Amino acid sequence: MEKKTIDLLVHNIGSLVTMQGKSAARTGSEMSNIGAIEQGAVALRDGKIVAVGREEAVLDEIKELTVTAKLDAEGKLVTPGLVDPHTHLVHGGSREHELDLKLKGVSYLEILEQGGGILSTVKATREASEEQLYTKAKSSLDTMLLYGATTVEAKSGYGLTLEDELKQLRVTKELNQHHPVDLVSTFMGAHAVPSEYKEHPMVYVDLVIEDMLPEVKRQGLAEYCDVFCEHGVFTVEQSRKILNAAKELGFGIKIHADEIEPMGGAQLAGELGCVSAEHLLAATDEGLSAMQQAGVVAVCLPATSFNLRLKDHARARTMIEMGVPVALSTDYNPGSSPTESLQLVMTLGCLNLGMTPEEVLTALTINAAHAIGKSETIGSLEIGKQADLVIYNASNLAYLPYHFGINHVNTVIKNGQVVVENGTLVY
Ligand code: IZC
Ligand code: ZN
Repeated sequence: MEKKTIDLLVHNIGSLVTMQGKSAARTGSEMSNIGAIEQGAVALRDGKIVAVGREEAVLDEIKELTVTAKLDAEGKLVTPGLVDPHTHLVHGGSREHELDLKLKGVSYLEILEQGGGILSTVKATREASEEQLYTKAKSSLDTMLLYGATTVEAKSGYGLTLEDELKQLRVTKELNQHHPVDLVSTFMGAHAVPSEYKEHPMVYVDLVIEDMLPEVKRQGLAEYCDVFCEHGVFTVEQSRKILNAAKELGFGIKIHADEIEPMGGAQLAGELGCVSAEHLLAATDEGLSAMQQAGVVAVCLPATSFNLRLKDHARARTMIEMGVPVALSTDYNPGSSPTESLQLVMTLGCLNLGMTPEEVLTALTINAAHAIGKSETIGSLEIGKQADLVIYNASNLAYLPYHFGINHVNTVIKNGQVVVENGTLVY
């Protein structure tokens, strides 16, 4: 018999953004349909949403049921929990020393070419113990949660040996088990060619394919495989080889494509049927068209182009007009994007990519959920989905990107549990 209770009723919501509607990734004008309801309420049971809509209608629907607890949203804005679909969460060390180089005009790829950049984080990650990596990543994940993220994708790629990659992936798994934020794990052994293989990159590519991918699969440590397809990192050919091998083993596939140089990474994403392609600043119209045809989600990372001081940004407006579904993410990593704040990404999505607040929220909820294959359970407030929602100290959506650089989150509910209250962790 059905349980006749409601665990938590969130009521008196001034503006309730549900993202209800189309279940496929949203494109074009659909990205503006955010399913906003004035004076709304959400009823939760066993970590799931059981009623959502106008307060009067919700109260009527649940009138026979006992409400165990109520939370007064005091007229504030409520959205689905934010989804961060691209982070390099687990790593050792930090790279503030690169700021000076950057100010002198040394580029990201030049720093990498000199053995710094990713490779300096590889060194720090290899030297760190599993406990140290866990403590550091947990602290970042807490910050992400405080800023409204309830599901986060996390990539490996700072080990670059089988053992060190497994070490990073085990930390992701442990965190996923013990932290309220849900993590989606991605293996990225092809993040850089390690110094010891500098003269023999193909030997490293084979190592990724023959040793790492099968073992990561055997241990069930990652759902996705990602490759950094970039000038001086992995070529289109090498990326194709690795992603095809991953696909054959049953991994979902992703690609860092056309970030700095137009390499043809977006075309490759379309050709292979990647779930998402990331960055895309230099993607051509042909590349975007290939993505559109294959339904690949474009994950744009405006905090990265901002932090790299790039003059150009991803062409989000063109993507939206062409029918490519757009998602946004922090790209949290110690080099090109050392920030956990999806609210900063909202501002940069508006100001630097020209997206509206509605498009930005679609990109950080339902489309971001699609980018990590989780749209059936998260990304919108609909009956049966996970009860992940955020209450802000704001009365409307545009206020979030407008008033930038601070944290607007008041309360976060994750799987039906209040985990942030008055801007403080309470889990
Ligand atoms: O550590 O620099 N772009 N990978 C590709 C990164 C940035 C992370 C890093
Ligand atoms: Zn990345």
